[in-house]
Amino acid sequence: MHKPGAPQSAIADLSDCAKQRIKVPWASRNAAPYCVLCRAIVDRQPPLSLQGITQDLSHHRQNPAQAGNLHLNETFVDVVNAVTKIDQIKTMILDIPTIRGHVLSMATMRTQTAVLVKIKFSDGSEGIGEGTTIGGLSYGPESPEGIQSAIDTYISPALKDHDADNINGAVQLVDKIVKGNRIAKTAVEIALWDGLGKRLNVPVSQLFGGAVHEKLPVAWTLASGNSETDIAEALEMIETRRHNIFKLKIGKRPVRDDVAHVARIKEAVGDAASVRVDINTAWSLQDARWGLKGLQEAGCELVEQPVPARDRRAMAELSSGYEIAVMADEALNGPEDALAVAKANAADVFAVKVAQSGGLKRASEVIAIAQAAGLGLYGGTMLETGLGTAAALQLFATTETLHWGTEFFGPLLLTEDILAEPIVYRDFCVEIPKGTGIGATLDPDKIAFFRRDGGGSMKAAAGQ
Ligand code: MUC
Ligand code: MG
Repeated sequence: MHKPGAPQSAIADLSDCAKQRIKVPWASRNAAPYCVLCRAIVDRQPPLSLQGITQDLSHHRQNPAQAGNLHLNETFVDVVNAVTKIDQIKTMILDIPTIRGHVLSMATMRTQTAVLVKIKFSDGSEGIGEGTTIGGLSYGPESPEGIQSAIDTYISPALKDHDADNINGAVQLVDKIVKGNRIAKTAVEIALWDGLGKRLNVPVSQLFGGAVHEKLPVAWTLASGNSETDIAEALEMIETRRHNIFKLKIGKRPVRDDVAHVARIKEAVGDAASVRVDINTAWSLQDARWGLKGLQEAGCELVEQPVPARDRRAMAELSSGYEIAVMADEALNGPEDALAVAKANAADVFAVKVAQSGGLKRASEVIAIAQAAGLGLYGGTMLETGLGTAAALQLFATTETLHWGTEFFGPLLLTEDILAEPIVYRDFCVEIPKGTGIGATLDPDKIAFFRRDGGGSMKAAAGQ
């Protein structure tokens, strides 16, 4: 096999890789071909363009005697032309403690549970993905255990041997046989994009047309359940230049108390920070009318999903009745919802969550609908680990204008980061991870420590 990084005289080594049924793709359009397994560059001077390679291959098929000169042989040609297939999809559940209780209107989180996916492809490449929800079954219709079961029982068998490079085909196939289950679909779809990016040696942002941002503004959620603690937390975040956008979780207490809590925090941070709130659907329309009036008087800039997701009429009334921006979150489950919400004027802003949308592709469609409707955009999170966060960042890096920034702080809420190289947060921004695929590599020790099943068969998911 080739030595990593070392250009080789290729033919013997390529045959070696070929024997192992490894597809040998091209590094990039203008570079020399390389082996995906060992990353060695195939010796070919001068390097061939993709067009040159294609011409060489077809020439070689007609003139096999010249194979030696081209450093190509029939096995190599066959291997190059082979379709990379989805070989194996594995899942695992991680339970990671949060740094403090995270008090939402419907649940208090002390642990975040993430479902990780690892896909092995027939050429030896791999992809990783994440599908995560919040608070078991209290936030939405999918639980971590349900996500895992949907993947293991239905999605994984359906995708076995599917063309790995045809992600649209894979998504369409899964949509035919699995209704709903958007978070489960997301976990698998992210792993497919990650694998494709790695095989092509490009970041996933490039597969979505190219990044236009290197970093994005990132909010922090104040949800300790105590105003004093929240104020101290906010002031520290501003002081250390980590966050100057705060989302306050309210909706659990009487509206009047919640408004007083928000007003205290806004008064403490003043103009140094933007203050917004998330009700997570807890208010009735009547509550929301009082709430929005009080919140905008207190200097709060945005209110997220004040009323139940299906109540578009109430959302429309609130959006048109107050100056404060009204953002849809739970109401947005994929492009169909996005269109219906936009049509009903039931939001000023979309919180676009990759997991709630059904994957990166579907999230990009939700973004397109918001853009076409002239709505504001915000990058939303399901409080994913670094893995899901990295995937979301790849997509949002390609989005021209995020009027309200993002909340991709999930890894910071966890006691441990599961990535070998954690995502960087500084100067009130989150940086788009560099590298190929989604730009994330798991830390095997952390995975072994936090996995629910206590280790064993899934060690492979950490790249071991
Ligand atoms: C939500 O509803 O927006 C996002 C940030 C946070 O603290 O909770 C989540 C869920
Ligand atoms: Mg929300």
